Amino acid sequence: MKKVITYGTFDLFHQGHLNILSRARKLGDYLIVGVTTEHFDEMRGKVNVIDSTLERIENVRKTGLADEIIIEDHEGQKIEDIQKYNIDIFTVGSDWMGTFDYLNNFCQVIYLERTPDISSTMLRKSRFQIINVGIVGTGRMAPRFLEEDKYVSGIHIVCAYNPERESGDLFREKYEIPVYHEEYQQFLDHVDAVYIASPNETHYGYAKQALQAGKHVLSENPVAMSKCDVEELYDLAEEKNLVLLEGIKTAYCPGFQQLLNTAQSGKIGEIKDVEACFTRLADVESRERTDAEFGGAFLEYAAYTLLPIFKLLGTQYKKVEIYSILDEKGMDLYTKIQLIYEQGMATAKCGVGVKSEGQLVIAGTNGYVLAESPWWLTRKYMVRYENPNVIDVFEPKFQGDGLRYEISEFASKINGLERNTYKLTKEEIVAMSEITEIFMEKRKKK
Ligand code: C2G
Repeated sequence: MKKVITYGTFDLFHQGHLNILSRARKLGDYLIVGVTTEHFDEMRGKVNVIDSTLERIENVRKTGLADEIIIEDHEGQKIEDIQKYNIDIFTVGSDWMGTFDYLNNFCQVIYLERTPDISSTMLRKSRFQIINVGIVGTGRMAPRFLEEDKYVSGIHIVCAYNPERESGDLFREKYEIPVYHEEYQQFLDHVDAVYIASPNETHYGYAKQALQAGKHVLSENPVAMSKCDVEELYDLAEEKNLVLLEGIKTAYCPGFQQLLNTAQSGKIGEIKDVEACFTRLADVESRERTDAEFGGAFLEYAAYTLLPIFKLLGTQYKKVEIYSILDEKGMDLYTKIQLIYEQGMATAKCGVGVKSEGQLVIAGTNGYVLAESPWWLTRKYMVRYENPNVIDVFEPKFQGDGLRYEISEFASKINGLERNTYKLTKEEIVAMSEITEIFMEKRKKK
């Protein structure tokens, strides 16, 4: 008996999938189909699969072509399966030509011709309207957004906005995207959604005007400097049924979600202390080091370090204290935030002019989670115990620079696929804004 195996996501099951399964079936006497899990797809960079694993399995089953269906959930599984199931032929569509040649050491590899003019990506696009996005600000973040946006289908960047003509023109020449300089409203007329990556103090104004004009908003953090402004924006978004998403990349990164789950799984006992540190030395000429009002370590990185603290200990702390090391202009080179809870404590440290070990330590009554820099783009973390010889290592895969997960969340929310906001809640954002308010008050007094 000749055994054949093939794999796929089979999202929005279509003719191309049916054709390949039927051709694969004809290559032998017994066909095994490996269907990827959502988690595995996310890990290999397919961030916007629509059908659930069960729906995708059911669609393969309904073809009646598979003698057996298995789940593919990790890298390297193909070799395991080929050996385990005694496979004679591995087959996949010609879009993968060459990629699986290494399997020739284990069985025969056949690339079957791909069906032209149909793909899950095309169907995803036709199913949902393309979201036309405008980028506000043409500084450092905008090119990163352009780069990462390619990995999320359904999003199209149509224009950018920058009141400073010179910087806008440079951007237009380099990226060939129209850039508006004058009327923000005119720019808004061309888009369904905005990505705000302008200087910190301008986020609130741009976000508010966009929401008022009926546009969805993804804003770099912080979206506003005070609790009252943050609440106002969230209320406005809710009232108009629009998506408002705060761009704290870490929150949307699958590895970080996994780390939180591990920390809360009971493995380390009860969580008592969270220490998070994020420092990046900024150029002395940069906005972060020169803008005494809206630059500095806190406004740059505090949200990232507060995120795991709020996620693990909640937002109901009893006491907060903020200490900063300032430069001659009164801008914080380094800031330490200490939070006291009923049942625990936490420290958040951030720096633009002081360098420290950028790690996240979650201490519990049985052990601790340690994630080293860059823990905010979670690729690896471990769980350690009293016994130094026992170490559990976790290495979730992480693609690109993390922005694609955030963009994908934004697109899914706009399309109504993801209504849940657990990855970053309004309550957490509001709690961050309360601390920002305290910090800004102190800054003003100085
Ligand atoms: N396919 C095809 N013609 C199309 C579209 C897809 O022949 N028009 C084939 C693909 O080449 C693949 C299968 O259908 O063999 C499933 O495609 P996807 O669902 O896109 O899955 P894919 O990402 O190709 O997964 O471990 C997973 C495998 O590596 C392949």
